[in-house]
Amino acid sequence: MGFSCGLVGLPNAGKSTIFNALSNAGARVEIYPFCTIDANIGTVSVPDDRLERLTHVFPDKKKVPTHLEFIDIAGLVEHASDGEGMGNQFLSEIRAVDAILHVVRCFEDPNVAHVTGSIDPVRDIEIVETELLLKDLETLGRVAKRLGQETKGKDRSSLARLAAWEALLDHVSRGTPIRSIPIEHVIEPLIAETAPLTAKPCLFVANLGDDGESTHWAAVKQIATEHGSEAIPIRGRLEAEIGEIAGSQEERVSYLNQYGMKTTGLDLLVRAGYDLLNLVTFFTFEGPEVRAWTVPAGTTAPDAGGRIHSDFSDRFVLAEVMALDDLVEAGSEKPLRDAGHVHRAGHDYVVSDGDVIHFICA
Ligand SMILES: Nc1nc2c(ncn2[C@@H]2O[C@H](COP(=O)(O)OP(=O)(O)OP(=O)(O)O)[C@@H](O)[C@H]2O)c(=O)[nH]1
Ligand SMILES: [Mg+2]
Repeated sequence: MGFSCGLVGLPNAGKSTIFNALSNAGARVEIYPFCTIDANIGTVSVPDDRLERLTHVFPDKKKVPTHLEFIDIAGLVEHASDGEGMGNQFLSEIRAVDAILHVVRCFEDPNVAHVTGSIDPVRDIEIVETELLLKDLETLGRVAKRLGQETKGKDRSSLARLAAWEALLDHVSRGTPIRSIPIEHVIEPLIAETAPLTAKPCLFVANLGDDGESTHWAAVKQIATEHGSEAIPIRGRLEAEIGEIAGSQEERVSYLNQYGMKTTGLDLLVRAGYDLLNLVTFFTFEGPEVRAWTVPAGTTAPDAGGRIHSDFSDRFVLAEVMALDDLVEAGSEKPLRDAGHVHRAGHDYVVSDGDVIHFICA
């Protein structure tokens, strides 16, 4: 499993441009707002040099990276939660993603219209967040009403659930995104079921423009810090154009270097995204493939195996775990086995980032 990231923001912020830069998918980009109507979806291999190192140990196996899905969603505007602009259509698309990439326009360009007339990332971020909060308020309010009806004269646990939900609703009505509110245990399943928009982790992506110099960058970074999140600087159009002309990843990096950039926006996003979502990568070398997999931190060995095949979870016996660095250094499995450096892990073993795992099932 990879994870899915929805690009969210005002029209003409450069969402489709950045989507193209990340995925090379060739989505339509225009100087007028609301260019994107139906969401564009692109799947991108996650660059990971550990997988490269592992292929030296298994030179005959095919290398399969883990994946990341990007969804380029229609721009939203003030009152979108009431149906304005592209209206509510975007909401179900945002509801389906694991994380939000909030694209903020920081570039000045008189040829590209701005829906609210001026470049002001602080105001723009507030517009988008307010719409998401308003939508959550509506969703949470509906659930509160339902819980109220169900709870009449009911047991203590239902009352506790209703009280926790109403407390949450109160925070949201005062403008706090759900991701910043500690969630009480009793309402965790309800949160998972309703998937509120502001509960999703959010990274800010500042579209800085062609020269990468924007006086607005500091403001976006500060807002991200206040949100307990991160801001990623991207030169949207430049990276998209480089993506179109570069034939290979090496060529892409060489172009980026010429413009004073060390790495691609994708690399920056993947790193920040894994941290934010608390994800870890493990590796397998089953059959003809050496392969990377992504799971949330805290996943146990049988659950991790279940991502590969249900047998690895249902008929799990044990997992043989090696540290990737040890395996690469040893050059093959055998010396590690001989030295007793293959850990035999049971049902409760929690997968660590960089584990190389061989699942054994009944
Ligand atoms: N100068 C400059 N223009 C950019 C940059 N990034 C995007 N643009 C331009 O801004 C315009 C809008 O870009 P899009 O990527 O279509 O914006 P969007 O956010 O997807 O817009 P909607 O689909 O309408 O919501 C296009 O003309 C892009 O070429 C940039 O870094 N610099
Ligand atoms: Mg677009």
